[in-house]
Amino acid sequence: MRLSLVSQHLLVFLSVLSLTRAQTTLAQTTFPLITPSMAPTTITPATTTSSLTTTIPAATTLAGTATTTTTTAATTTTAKPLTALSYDPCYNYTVLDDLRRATSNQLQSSYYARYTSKLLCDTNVNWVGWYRLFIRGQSVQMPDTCVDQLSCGTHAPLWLNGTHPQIEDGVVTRNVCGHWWNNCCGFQSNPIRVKACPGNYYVYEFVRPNFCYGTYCADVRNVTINNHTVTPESTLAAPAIFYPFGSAAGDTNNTAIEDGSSSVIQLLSPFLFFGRTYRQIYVNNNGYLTFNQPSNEYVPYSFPTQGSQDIIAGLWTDLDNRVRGVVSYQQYTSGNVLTRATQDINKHFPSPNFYASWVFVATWNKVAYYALTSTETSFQVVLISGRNYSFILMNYGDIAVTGHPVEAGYDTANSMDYFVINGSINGSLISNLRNSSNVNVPGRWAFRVDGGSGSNKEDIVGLRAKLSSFSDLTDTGNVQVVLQQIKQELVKYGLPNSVELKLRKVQKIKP
Ligand SMILES: [Ca+2]
Repeated sequence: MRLSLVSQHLLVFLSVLSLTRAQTTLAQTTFPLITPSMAPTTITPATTTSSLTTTIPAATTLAGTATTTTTTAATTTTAKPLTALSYDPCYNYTVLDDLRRATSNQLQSSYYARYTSKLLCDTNVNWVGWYRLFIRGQSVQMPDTCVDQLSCGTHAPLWLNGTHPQIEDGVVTRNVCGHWWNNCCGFQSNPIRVKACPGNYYVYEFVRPNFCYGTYCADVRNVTINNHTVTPESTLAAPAIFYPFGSAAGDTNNTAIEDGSSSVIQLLSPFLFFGRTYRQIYVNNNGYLTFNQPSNEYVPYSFPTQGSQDIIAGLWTDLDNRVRGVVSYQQYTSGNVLTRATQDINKHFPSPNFYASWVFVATWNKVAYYALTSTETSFQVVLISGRNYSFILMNYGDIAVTGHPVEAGYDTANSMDYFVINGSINGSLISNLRNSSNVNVPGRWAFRVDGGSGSNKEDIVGLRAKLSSFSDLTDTGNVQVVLQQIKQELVKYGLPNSVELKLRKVQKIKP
């Protein structure tokens, strides 16, 4: 390239060598130990009798039609006046189809204290109007008998303390109980209005409960719900950068468990990771690999963690393979996959001349995010080794945006070495991974990770430089002069004097 440059703006891509540590130290994510922050209310024993208070004829006619209100003798209701019902909620409702609300969604007791961020709390919902409950598209109703504590994705599940109405009952008001302290009505929440509708379903006018953590339940105790939808393997081709995976590759599938992991996987060849040799590995459903023990953490640590373990995070976030997608793995010691790995590594890392003797492929194929059941996210982590060399490839396909915390890269014990893929900690931008790369192959990131000389100590940075004299950057001498000047500037900003720079490419962005 020949560049004659006078006061031109350039984007210079540099490799900063020997820059192994970021200067910042981020605290490891910690989990608050929270017990229910509920102000105890009057504890009212649960009853199974109806607490029907007000009867309003079904407003099946349009606004303006005269209707009458009949009030029973025991009225204590705060129900809204009928005139507020200018429409029929049987046909004007919001669909609430949230698997987490199912009575079958029972939290493990170990979760309830620790994983409060997974708990639903309906005081956080801005309830407007009427709702109809579904689970996986199947019409269901609120339970009108006591529900187990720690079900429906919360601490104190909310159930209707009274029978469901008949159509002729019109709109009725029902008390709502939250099961806590082993008391079916340990919390008495705000009453709601309910209506039976033609077609054998109910609509509910949900309001904010008066405590956290409580959730309106969807009763699946008497209906059959598919707890696990097996996503058929797509007929669409996987991204070309993906290594073989799935049943065609003979993969072993992880069990579909929320925050689960594989069993221990004995490696057919030891894997050298920054000086430590591992003979086993775990594929964790939440998108990352660990060596010493499985991990159910669904909130990623922020690398560098300064923690005690080595972690390889393809995309560490709260994935949920119960709902959608498959997590699987396979390892190879012969065949075409080794040939492909050999070619890829020699292309991405021109020296040394490398021969792959072992490849491990872990694939998250079209896996949903937790509670975002319609999302699909696909990526791979490929471990490759040969002699004393070790490499990682991260291959990214379609990555759905998410509000969950995310992290992609790797971290090591005490964070002596780590890497965070640029932009991977922003869930709203995470789909960009598909087009990002450090080896000029969209969707692929490649790292040398054995820890030997030249291992992955390059941090690629972009730098906008304004050159004030002519420089022919095909001339090595000129490049060295420019790099030396840039280095002096960087050292002023706190980088160690030992930092080495090399020019990867120059892109002229403004003539
Ligand atoms: Ca999960």
